[in-house]
Amino acid sequence: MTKKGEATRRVAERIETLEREVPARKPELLELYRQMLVIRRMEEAAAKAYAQGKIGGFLHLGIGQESVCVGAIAALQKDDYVVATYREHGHAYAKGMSARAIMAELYGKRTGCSKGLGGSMHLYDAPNHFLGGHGIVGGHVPVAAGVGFKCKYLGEKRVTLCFFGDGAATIGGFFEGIALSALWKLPCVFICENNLYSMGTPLYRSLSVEDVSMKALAFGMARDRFDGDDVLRVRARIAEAVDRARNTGEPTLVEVRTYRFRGHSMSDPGQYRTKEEVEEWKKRDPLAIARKRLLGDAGCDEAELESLEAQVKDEIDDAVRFAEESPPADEYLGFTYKE
Ligand SMILES: Cc1ncc(C[n+]2csc(CCOP(=O)(O)OP(=O)(O)O)c2C)c(N)n1
Ligand SMILES: [Mg+2]
Repeated sequence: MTKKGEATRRVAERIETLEREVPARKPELLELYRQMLVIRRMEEAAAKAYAQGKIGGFLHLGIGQESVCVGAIAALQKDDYVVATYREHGHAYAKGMSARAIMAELYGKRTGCSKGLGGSMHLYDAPNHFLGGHGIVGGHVPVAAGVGFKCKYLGEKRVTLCFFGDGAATIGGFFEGIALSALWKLPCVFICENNLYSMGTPLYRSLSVEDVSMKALAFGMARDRFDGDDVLRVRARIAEAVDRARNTGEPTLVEVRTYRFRGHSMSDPGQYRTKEEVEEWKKRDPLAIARKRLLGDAGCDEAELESLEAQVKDEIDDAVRFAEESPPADEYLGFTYKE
């Protein structure tokens, strides 16, 4: 078997044994589907603008992974915190940021959430308790532990979700963050969005134990692990960890298996994996699964979904127009940023 073939075989494995079916209720699933669709269309629009040279710097898309951020954040209360990586457009939207503020930030405009100076990797929104957007792999895990410490210290019943990739599970900061959280019982949920690659490196070449959730055992921390393609499953399982954090103060390490359909960033042609592998994973597209469930056990009809999809299109068209028409960041701060 070729190296790529071996990667394909390994990454296609499902976590069957831990699956549980979650019943679909129409209003809830419709809202989760709407959010996932906004995120998908927003990132497609961003990719187009990037290709046209309207967005500069790095741009990491989460297309294919939307169910993880949407499902997980749906398990939170409004004043809970989220700390995320550089692949965080979806997390920011799910936490309450507008498509306008995100798109304007990607365009480097002063109306962006970070006044156009952060760009794609540094979305930030204090009023919505979205604490980044971090570019250093694993470096934000101790930051999340710090937020958890603050909540515990002040006696707040607030939970912090920390998202990171499989690549972070090999990094020192990750271990520091989860070790202290377990020791001090900090109300955090650490969510590994395991998309099976860190840049071009497949999981089995970076981790001797591919089950990331097992790392919790070394710290006496609760753990969970499941496939992320069904947004309802993500929400239900993360809700268990969130309840644990809120009610007992105990952290959890959760591994969610997912897949990015595009390259690591816009400059990645993705030659380390086969077309067949990507096509296989597209059969588990979380949006298609949610849509099918809406039309099935949730009892939606096609016309309802088409009207929702038209609303989403308007929201994204509006966000792109807003970003294009907004003034650039450099005028705002009185200096010019040049690459
Ligand atoms: C400490 C550190 N090392 C290396 C990099 C370069 N880098 C950026 S993204 C990335 C891959 C991370 O993969 P993963 O954690 O699985 O997240 P994914 O991109 O798959 O979402 C690397 C190595 C970095 N940003 N920070
Ligand atoms: Mg990864």
